[in-house]
Amino acid sequence: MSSLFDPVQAGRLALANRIVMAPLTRNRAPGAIPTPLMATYYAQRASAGLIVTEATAISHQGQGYADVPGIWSEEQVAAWKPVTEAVHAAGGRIVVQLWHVGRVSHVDLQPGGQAPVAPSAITAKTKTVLIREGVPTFVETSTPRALDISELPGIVADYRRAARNAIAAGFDGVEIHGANGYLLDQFLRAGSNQRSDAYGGPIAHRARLLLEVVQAVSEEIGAGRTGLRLSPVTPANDASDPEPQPLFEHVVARLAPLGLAYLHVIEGATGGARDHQQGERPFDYAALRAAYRAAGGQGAWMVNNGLDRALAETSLSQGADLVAFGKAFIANPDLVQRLRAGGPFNAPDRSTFYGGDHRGYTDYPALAA
Ligand code: 8OZ
Repeated sequence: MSSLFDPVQAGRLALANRIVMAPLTRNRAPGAIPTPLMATYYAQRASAGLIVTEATAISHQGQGYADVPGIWSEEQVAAWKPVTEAVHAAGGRIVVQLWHVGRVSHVDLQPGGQAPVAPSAITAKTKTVLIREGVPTFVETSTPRALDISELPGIVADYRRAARNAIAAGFDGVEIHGANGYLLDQFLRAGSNQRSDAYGGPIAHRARLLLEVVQAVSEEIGAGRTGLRLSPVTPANDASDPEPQPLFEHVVARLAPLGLAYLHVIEGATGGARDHQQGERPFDYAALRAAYRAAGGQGAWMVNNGLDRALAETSLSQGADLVAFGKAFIANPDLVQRLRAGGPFNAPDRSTFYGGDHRGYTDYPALAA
């Protein structure tokens, strides 16, 4: 049986251990431009086998929150370079999480103050964050407009450009954000997708946009440095589907031949109950992995949500290859060393999760040498 601290290969990514820093939104990139402080923050955490950056918008239209970074412009690419260089200098590996929020946005964040876009014109019952007069403020998301089918190739092209930009910025690869009720997940789930064209209705139609995006990104930078995050039952951002098991088994079976570096699965409600249920039966994660393997999928299997060392080891013993930690990495830059030592662990301060300065960001102490 492999240990948390053993090296592992995920596609073309050679990782020093199985401990992954999960993507964590921190809202410290004013104007969607990464900052030098972000380089310090990520470099402090470079002993993770892999860092997945905070969700990063592929286009202005893909933006849904104040002060989250983007990767659509030359200026953003230039600003990410010091981040990837700092992580590499510290011996780490880092992929950028590619994000289009779809309907989880607000007109104030959209180009020209337009409505956000979605599979269908259904408002998400969720909130986003704007900065009003310098103060982070929660607001209801705006009512979206349904994307015309003629616009979808442009969105796929935006993912492709973002992937190309990621490599230009020095990232080791990308993770496509297919989870948590954002655009690709909105297409997957019946609760947000009521289209009657080739991108809505039956499971194979609802999965089409996600698969086109994964295909395009894989063509652009190589499937061996492309990962994908899914969250089969999360209710985050008003995501809902009455039958997640066949939906996600279809998705992973269709992904299998593409040769992705890894699949990243959030088990349960994101940041909440691991046994959260949508539909009539508890979700069977072992069956999901079996469906991927049966279809020939060889990517690393990454699991996430509320793990501690014991649960992470159980996950590895049950067939996971990688385990992702979120809040623990916020508070413990040297989480790998602390897991090895059995603690102690700093406690995260929620009041500094979203927005602010270095406090609660780069000032959590490492263990004494
Ligand atoms: C917390 C706050 C804002 C965004 C996700 C990108 O849930 C997020 C996110 C999390 O995937």
